[in-house]
Amino acid sequence: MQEEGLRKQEILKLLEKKLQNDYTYESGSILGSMCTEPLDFGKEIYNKFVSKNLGDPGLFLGTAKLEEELVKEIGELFGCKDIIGTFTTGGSEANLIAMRIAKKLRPDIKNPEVVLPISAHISFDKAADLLDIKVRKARLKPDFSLDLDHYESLINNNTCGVVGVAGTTSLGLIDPIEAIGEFTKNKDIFFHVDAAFGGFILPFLKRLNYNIPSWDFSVESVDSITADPHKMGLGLIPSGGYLVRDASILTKIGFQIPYLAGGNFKHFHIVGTRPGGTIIAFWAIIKSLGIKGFIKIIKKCMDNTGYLVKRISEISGVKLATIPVMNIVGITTENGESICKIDEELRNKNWMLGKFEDFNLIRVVIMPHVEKEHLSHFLNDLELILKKLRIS
Ligand code: 0PR
Repeated sequence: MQEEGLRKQEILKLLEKKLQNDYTYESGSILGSMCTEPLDFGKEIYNKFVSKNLGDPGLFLGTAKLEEELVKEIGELFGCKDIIGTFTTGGSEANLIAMRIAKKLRPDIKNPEVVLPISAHISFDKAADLLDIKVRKARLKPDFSLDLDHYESLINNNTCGVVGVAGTTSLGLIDPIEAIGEFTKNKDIFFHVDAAFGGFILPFLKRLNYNIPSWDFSVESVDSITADPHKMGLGLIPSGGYLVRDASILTKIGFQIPYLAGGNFKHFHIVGTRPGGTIIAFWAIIKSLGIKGFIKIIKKCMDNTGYLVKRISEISGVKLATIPVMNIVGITTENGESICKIDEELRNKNWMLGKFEDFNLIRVVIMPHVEKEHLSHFLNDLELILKKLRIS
C-alpha cells in the first residue's frame, strides 16, 4: 500500500487499464452467462443504500420490513402470497439453505439422501459435501427430459429431500414438478424447486401465453423455491432469493445470535453480514418495471431466442440439442462429433459460451444484454468455423 492516497482521476485511470481485459455485456461477446447488466435504476438505488446490513436486522428495521414485503410480492408471483423467505448471495447459498433444512427436518435419518436430476446445478454437490448428505442423481432421457421412473426408484427411507429444477443450467428446461410432487405426497420429504434462473422469467412467459407447466407454490407439495434477482431479475450482483411455504420452518432451524447491536435475531444464512442494498435495489427494480416492464424485456429475449433457433436449424453441421422453452439454447453437432473444437474456435473469436461436455453442447443464454446483431455476428463466425473444421 502506498503512503499517500492517490487522486480520483489517477485511480480511475489505473482501474481502466487493469480492467481492460474484462469482457463486457454490451460488447455482445458474453453469450453464455446467466448474469447481465443490472437495471440502471437499480444501480442508482443500490449506491444510495450500500451500507445497510441485514446481518443485524434490528438496526435496519425498515430494510428488514422491506425484505419481508418483497418476499410477499414475489410469493404472489409464485402462486402463494403467505410465504416467507429471504435474500441470499445467490442460488448456491439458497440451495445450500434448502438442503440444510431438508436434513434438519429429518433428524431420525442417520444417512440422509437427496434425490435430484443429473442436470441439477453443481451447488447441490457443494451442499451435499458441506452437509454430509448423499445425492442420488436421476438420469435424463435422450431428449434431456427427466427420467421420472428412475427418479422415483431413487427415493427410499433415507430420502430427506427431493429437488426439481425450473430452468436447468444447461438447457433451461422445466422438470415435471407436479409429478415429482406426487412422489412426496403424504411423505415427510422436503421438496425444493431450484428456479434460480427460471423464477423471474416463467411467470412472465405465462403472461405472454407460453405453455408453462406448473412449477411453483401452486403445486401443493412444493416446500421451497430458489429464484435469483441477479439472473433474470436484472438485480445487482450478488442477490439470490430463497422462499419457503411454511413460516415455522425458518424459526426451527435458525441460529440465535443474542449479542447483535440491534438485539437478538436468528440467522439461517451462510453469511453473517448481509447486503441490504441489493434487496432495496431489487424492490425498486420491481416497482419501476412492474409486470409490463418485465414482459417487455423478456419478449425481446424470446424474440432473439426465436431468431437464433431458426438460424441454427438452417445451418448444416450443427443442430439444436432440444427445442428451448425459455431463453437458453443448446447447440450440438449434427453428426455427434465432439463440440469441444467448435467451442475452442468460438472462444478464439471472443465468443464466450458455456460448454457442457457431458451433454456435448454449447449453451447460449439470450440475456437482456444480447442483441440480434450480436447473434447475427456470432452465427456468421460459427458458419466460418464449421467450414474451417469441415463439419458443415
Ligand atoms: N441453480 C441454477 C439452476 C443455476 O443455473 C445456478 C447458476 C445456480 C443455481 C447457482 O447460482 P449462483 O451462481 O447465483 O450461486 N447458474 C449459472 C451457471 O452455472 C451461474 C453463472 C452465472 C455462470 C454467470 C456463469 C456466468 O457467467 O451457468
